[in-house]
Amino acid sequence: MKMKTLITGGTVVGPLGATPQDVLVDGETIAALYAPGAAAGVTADTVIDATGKYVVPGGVDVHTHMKLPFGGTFASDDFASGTKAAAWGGTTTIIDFAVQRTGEVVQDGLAAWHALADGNCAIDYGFHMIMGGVDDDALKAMDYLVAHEGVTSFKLFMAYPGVFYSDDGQILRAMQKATDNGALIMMHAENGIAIDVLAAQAVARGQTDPIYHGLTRPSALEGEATHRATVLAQVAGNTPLYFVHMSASEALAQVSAARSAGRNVFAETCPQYLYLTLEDQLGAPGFEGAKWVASPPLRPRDEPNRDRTHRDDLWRGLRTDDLAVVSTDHCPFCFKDQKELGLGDFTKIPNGMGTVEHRMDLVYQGVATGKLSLERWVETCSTTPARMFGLYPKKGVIQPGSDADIVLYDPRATTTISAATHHMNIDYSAWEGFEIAGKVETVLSRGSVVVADGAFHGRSGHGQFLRRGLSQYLR
Ligand code: DUC
Ligand code: ZN
Ligand code: ZN
Repeated sequence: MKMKTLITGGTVVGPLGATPQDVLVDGETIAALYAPGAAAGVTADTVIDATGKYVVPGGVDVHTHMKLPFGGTFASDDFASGTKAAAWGGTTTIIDFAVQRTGEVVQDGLAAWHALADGNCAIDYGFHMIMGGVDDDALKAMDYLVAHEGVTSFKLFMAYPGVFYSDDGQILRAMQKATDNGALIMMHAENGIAIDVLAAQAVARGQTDPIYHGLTRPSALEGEATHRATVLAQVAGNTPLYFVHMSASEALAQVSAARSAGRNVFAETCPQYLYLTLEDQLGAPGFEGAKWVASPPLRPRDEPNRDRTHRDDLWRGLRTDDLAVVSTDHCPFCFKDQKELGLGDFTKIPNGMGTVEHRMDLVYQGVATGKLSLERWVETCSTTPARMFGLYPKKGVIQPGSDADIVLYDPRATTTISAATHHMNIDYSAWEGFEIAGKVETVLSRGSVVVADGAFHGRSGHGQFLRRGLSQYLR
């Protein structure tokens, strides 16, 4: 039997504004919105009082790596623990990266990811495909995935030679294919060939601490790769191109230039690049900095200069839409036994950190501190990611007909992030002690309450696979 839920007294927030409205949920979808007082005659099985709360579309995190094999180990969250943690933090959709490595059949990689996720997710999920070996078969598979599998975005790596790396010829061929079939190319833009030289030189000099991970991946090499990718996409016929985890001013400048030229170029950043720095985190004493080893790395505190840092530029990019999305690149590894694989050699530290639970809170701090509007918070965390990856208006908006993925956010409550209280499967928090103004209070996933009153009410297996359409942002 379909249950009706009425959410009363809250302020519904979307990219176009914040409006006092009541929301009627019928079964799994949103049935109606009412001006204050207009829902007086409406009957519902459950009424949720949202007085004083923002009512926002559930978060859409388009960059997660549950169980990613990396550096001889696997990301420590699986689809059960990772999606549950996401729900706690107000994220109701993830798009994870299925993996094809060199020599593997793309469809086998996709099947393996379905096997990991099927029946285990607490929230809805989709897949991108990592293309670790672009060859004739892989190019054919791109057409198949777009046409038949609901997988419409493909990640290529300009970093990690010998692991996920594609050379410029492979990138160009994959881009030509995407120009034809409308898929979005997602790019990890760092010059991995040059980085490997710098890293080997550092190790040979005995510079093995975690901070050298950052010092051997300078921002100029993210800027260079970003420029090269935009040129390759132009040559391939204005291929839809989306830069993942952008961390550097030089890279953002390339995206701004391409966008000003009217090209289909987009980018995301992640909370770690908005807040954390090479000196404060990666440079922590001893081996502690390993907690924050990820690629691209955290950037130096005062670059490009003290008056205009990478972080300043990234916040500005979020305001101007040169950065369209905030995702997490959630790729957690425990400190014990996993990060510790790189004791004595930073090149062996598994790359990644865990943030899937905190993205909505961390970006909301931009609202709380006046860096971002309330509307832009919702747009970068829910609406645009849904549109960018072909999920709108099923996801990313509170309007009749859309899935009832809804978050009640209390702007007056406060929380402090800690490994002692988080729900991710990680033995430390990259965000330990961060004080958050605001709190995710109640979360609905397709009409079911999954988080309320400080407790988890969802279940593994509730989450459904999302077959996605093409990006809805192409021009
Ligand atoms: N970056 C990371 O930090 N981890 C996994 C893959 C990536 O690109
Ligand atoms: Zn990447
Ligand atoms: Zn990633």
